[in-house]
Amino acid sequence: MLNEPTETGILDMATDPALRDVCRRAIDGQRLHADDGLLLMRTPDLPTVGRLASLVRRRRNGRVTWYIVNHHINYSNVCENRCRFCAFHRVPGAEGAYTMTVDEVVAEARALGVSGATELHIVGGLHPDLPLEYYIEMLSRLHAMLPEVHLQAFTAVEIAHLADTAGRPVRDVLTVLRDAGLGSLPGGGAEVFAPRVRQALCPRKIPAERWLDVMATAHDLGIPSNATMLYGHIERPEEIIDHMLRLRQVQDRTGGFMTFIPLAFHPHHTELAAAAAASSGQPLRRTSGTTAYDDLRALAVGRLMLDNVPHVKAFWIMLGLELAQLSQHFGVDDIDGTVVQERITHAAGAATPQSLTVEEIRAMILDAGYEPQERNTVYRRVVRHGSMWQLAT
Ligand code: V47
Repeated sequence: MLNEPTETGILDMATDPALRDVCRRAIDGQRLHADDGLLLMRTPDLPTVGRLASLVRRRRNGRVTWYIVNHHINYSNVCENRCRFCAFHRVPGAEGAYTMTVDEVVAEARALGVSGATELHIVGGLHPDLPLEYYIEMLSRLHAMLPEVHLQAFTAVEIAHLADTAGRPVRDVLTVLRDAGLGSLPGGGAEVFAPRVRQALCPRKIPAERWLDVMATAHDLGIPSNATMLYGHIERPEEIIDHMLRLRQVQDRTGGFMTFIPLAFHPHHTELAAAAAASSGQPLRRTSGTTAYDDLRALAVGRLMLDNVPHVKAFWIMLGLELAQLSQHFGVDDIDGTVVQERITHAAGAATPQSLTVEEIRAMILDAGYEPQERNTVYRRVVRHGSMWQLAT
């Protein structure tokens, strides 16, 4: 068992005196405010930020680090939004554009019978022509074939797009999708909420208010969700904190966000990186991608500011295996899953593998001094007997 620093130990070890008040408030379990968040974002004393986040993580989740046996399906890369940070999307008809039929999605999912996944994570682009019926049929057929597998599907941005193309309110669309088998929404499409950043990175994407409204409506209908934040491009520390506080505000009302997932920007093959190389447009903070300090800080500050969100996830695909492992000492209590076939980050140059085995994930957790625990999507414990699994009672 690791000896973690005591509350007074954290204060004694802090090398940045400006952090002392924030430390005291976090240790006392008080809510942190925007100014505190800015100090945490700016201090070079990242070890203290990590120790504080680790303390909060232990109070909430003990020594457990969760993982999930899951499978990603990206049904289409055709997208009208054309976000400048995204190397995955293609405009309709472009070379490399693809859209799976429902039969193909179902065939890909059929392989799950063998791998024993508890979750299917399904995300695509904003396709101009796919009707709502395509999505309903996809979910109903997957749910009929794999009733015990949780379907986490379609970001808030896709849901808003489906509602707009079908000419129906978001609440109706979410209701029919839920009735077809939708279990929860992934956290994608949040990016950074600040209008300045959205205007520069993804001017066609729905504004923050609509993203948050789709999520709040989902929560109201009993559909929980995750929340992401894409960092490491042109954002400023105050915009990161604003993003977290907007999520916290909605969460105070709905309680529906399960997990906060900071996503590290991968620049390769993106329009944003090309514009930076040509010295046009907004300058990227770093053209080579995020540093370990950026990554660990986003996770730790997320853990500290989002005091009402139960979990913080390090998506190892984007973060890399080494940092994902280390991040358990910076507030992270979830390192996602076995994944299988991730396309979005790999299109943007991720060097991580396409999947991990359960043994590899468990070793990453155990070697860092934590207790691996398999979960389902909504954080119920999963118990395995050979290739069979069930939820713990
Ligand atoms: O919204 C796109 C991001 C997101 C790049 O809910 C990029 O459990 C880095 O949201 N570099 C989609 N990131 C993926 C996503 C997600 C992933 C894992 C788990 C969950 C969850 C959600 O990927 C997009 C965008 O923010 N993204 N391009 C890029 N070049």
